[in-house]
Amino acid sequence: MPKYLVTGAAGFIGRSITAALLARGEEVRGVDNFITGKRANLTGLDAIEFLEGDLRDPAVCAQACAGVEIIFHEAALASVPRSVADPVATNECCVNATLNLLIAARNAGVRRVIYAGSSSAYGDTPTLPKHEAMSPNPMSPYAVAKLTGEHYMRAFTRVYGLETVVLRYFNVFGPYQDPTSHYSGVLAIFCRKMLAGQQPTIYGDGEQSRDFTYIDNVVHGNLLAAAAPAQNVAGCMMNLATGARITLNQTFAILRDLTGYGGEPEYAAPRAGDIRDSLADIHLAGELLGYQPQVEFREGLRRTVEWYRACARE
Ligand code: UD2
Repeated sequence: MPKYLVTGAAGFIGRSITAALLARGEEVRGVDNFITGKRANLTGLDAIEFLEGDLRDPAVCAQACAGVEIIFHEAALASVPRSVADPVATNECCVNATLNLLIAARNAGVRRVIYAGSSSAYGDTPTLPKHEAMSPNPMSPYAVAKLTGEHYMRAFTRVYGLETVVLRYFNVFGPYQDPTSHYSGVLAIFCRKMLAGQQPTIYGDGEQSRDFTYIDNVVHGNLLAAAAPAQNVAGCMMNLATGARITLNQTFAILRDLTGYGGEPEYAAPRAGDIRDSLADIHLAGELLGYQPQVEFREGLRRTVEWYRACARE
């Protein structure tokens, strides 16, 4: 029986956590409904027990949770603009699915659930960096949905004693992030376009900033969260990021060097629900998990561009 369940195992972050667990020789079950996950992302993960199913269905949650000890809950419908276009779908896939999973986890005697939170919970509060004691201020339906999942995690620790750990991710990027949807993360879109010689679009003036976090840092934080003593982390929420920020205009300039793209970006109207600046205080994850970023932004971006370049050649 696998010890670990990864939800969203065919998605970008779930796939990466699954691969790291397998590399450690762990037994893993993965579940995905392929709404945004890709079958191709399961290539190389043949050793997992894979369940195709949707967590909106309680029966799928029960099957997924049976016998496991630790869950990495990465399944979600990501993207702020997707949630602006269809808030009900975001709510169903982020909130209803999360509640179903928690109920199934409690019923199955799962010990710990580690939840993919989102920096969008902080909203556009002017204070930087964002630290965990700040009041949330969600600006989009996506932010509300991810934040609601956090509240359910904490409530399940308080009421049922399930060990839950919330990791608030800040703009994760890296290999296996889908670059093909206009709901994709900005760096995935820019890498694909610029490598193909196509002009990327910057929404707004490009001076918005993000604490872009390379995927290896997020995987590292999750593995630490799985191993941390319950008295340190159960019922806790902490940022998982690099603690540095960069503007989109600066990022575009670095990508021009890395990809060889010779043009300028196109500028378009800002997106509804967008946040201006985002930067994490990462001290709490340092204290509670011993977390330190492993790969800094430029090196992560270099690896990411090389990965998309290799994909484009295939
Ligand atoms: C939010 C969360 C992030 C994660 C993500 C999931 C914040 C600060 N971050 O990311 O943690 O949960 O949602 O989807 O809330 N942009 C362009 N051109 C493009 C695409 C995007 O200029 O082709 C801009 C976009 O308007 C935004 C920035 O790039 O200002 C980042 O957009 P994103 O969709 O990559 O991520 P974001 O910040 O909404």
